[in-house]
Amino acid sequence: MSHSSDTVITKSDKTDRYQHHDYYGVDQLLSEDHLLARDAVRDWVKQEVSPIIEEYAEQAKCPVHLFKGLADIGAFGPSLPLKYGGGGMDEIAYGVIMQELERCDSGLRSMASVQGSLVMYPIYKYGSEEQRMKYLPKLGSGEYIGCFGLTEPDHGSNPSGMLTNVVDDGDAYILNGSKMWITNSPIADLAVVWAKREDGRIIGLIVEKGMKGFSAPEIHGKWSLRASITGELVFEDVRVPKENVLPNVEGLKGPLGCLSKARYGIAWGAIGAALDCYDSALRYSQERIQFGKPIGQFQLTQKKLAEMITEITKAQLLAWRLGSLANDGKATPAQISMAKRNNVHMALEIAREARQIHGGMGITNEYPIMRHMMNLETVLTYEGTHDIHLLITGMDVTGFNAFK
Ligand code: TGC
Ligand code: FAD
Repeated sequence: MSHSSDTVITKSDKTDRYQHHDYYGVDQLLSEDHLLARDAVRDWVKQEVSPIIEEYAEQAKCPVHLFKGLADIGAFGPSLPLKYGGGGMDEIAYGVIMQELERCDSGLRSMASVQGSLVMYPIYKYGSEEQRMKYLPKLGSGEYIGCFGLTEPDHGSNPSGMLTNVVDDGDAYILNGSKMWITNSPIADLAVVWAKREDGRIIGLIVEKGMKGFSAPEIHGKWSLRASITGELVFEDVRVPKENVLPNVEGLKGPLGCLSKARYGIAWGAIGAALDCYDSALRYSQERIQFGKPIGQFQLTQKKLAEMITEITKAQLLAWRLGSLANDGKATPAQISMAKRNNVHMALEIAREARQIHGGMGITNEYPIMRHMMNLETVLTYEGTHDIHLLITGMDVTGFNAFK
């Protein structure tokens, strides 16, 4: 069976002219290691991904061959221990790496987010030592691809209502149900799946490709995150050995704990998309002549650019502070929600403004703007929608729960 990851696309000769923007000297808050990690990812992205990303996105193909390169640059679980296939770095290193990936494409960052934060992290955090040693080194090296199944066709924002369930069958569980919108599912070797036990408690299982009754059809027709492959997970009486159950967590806090990790990465990542749009718009405003002068000389263009860099700077500071809190183990889920929501929305607004500055050219694939803008529509929705994160903040500040 073919899927949208099969094609290999050759590199274009277009140069990635991106330059970093750091208006408030936030780089001075980073360590030498953070900057080295960031530069290494930026160089790899410029060499290996920028020359192919437009074409993969246009053809709605996933550049599966990049999993190996992502592993080599340490993009999978940068803040997980080295022993378990991670990068052994801190949370800020994880953040800057996600930012460089999303500077290129949100789908590229998604490949890394899912593998590191939604597959390796739960196996590391909730798994047995045997499970850790069996799966994590292979996931960290890109030999295995993983996916994370929480969302269902009828339960997106409200995962606690999930219908996917397991029934005890001695040394195994019988798994039934389906998951929807699962990044990487059609190409995954394993899936971390959240399902309800007979007593109504949610547990995590590692479901392996090839298990009888398990399939992962691709979802087609996305106008967003086109270079990332998305699918379903379908379970029809799948016999999952009990040794594949994650033993150290029960309840919704299991998957939500993984989401905290991934949302944190998105809070940093989205700034990358914003920076790329700003960078392109700034250069265009200096080069594009109308009425006999560069459009950057018009006050209305300057207003757009000045507001963009102001919002980017605020987001950079928010992410950096969140990273410091995370390094101290003090970043709360609600603080992570605030940063994810603010920074993704900021990036989407900047993509829209940047599109205007590029005029008609802004809708073409000569520039990365429309691709970022379309991608960010997904980023605004996945890992908790814009409004769900607002309600999480609302609950945190008022003490009233709007969900119940
Ligand atoms: P609620 O009763 O509030 O909480 C249940 C238990 O979970 C704990 N908890 C968390 N733990 C860790 N991190 C968090 N962020 C947590 N949020 C809550 C909570 O303390 C409680 O623990 P305990 O011990 O008392 O049991 O749960 P609720 O059912 O009322 O739901 C709350 C709500 C709506 C905020 C939550 O369900 C939610 O966040 N919904 C959004 C769903 C979502 O984000 N789905 C994402 C799917 S994965 C995805 O999109 C991947 S995209 C990947 C990519 O390509 O990058
Ligand atoms: P719904 O929950 O139906 O929401 C629809 C609208 O209603 C939204 O605007 C929402 O904010 C609003 N709404 C819902 N409840 C409330 C409320 N209480 N108050 C106010 N407004 C409300 N999931 C995974 O598990 N794994 C993945 O790898 C994954 N990858 C994804 C990749 C892509 C490309 C996409 C698009 C999604 C992915 N998702 C994944 C799913 C994603 O997390 C969900 O789409 C998201 O959580 C929202 O769920 P939903 O689409 O069912 O929308």
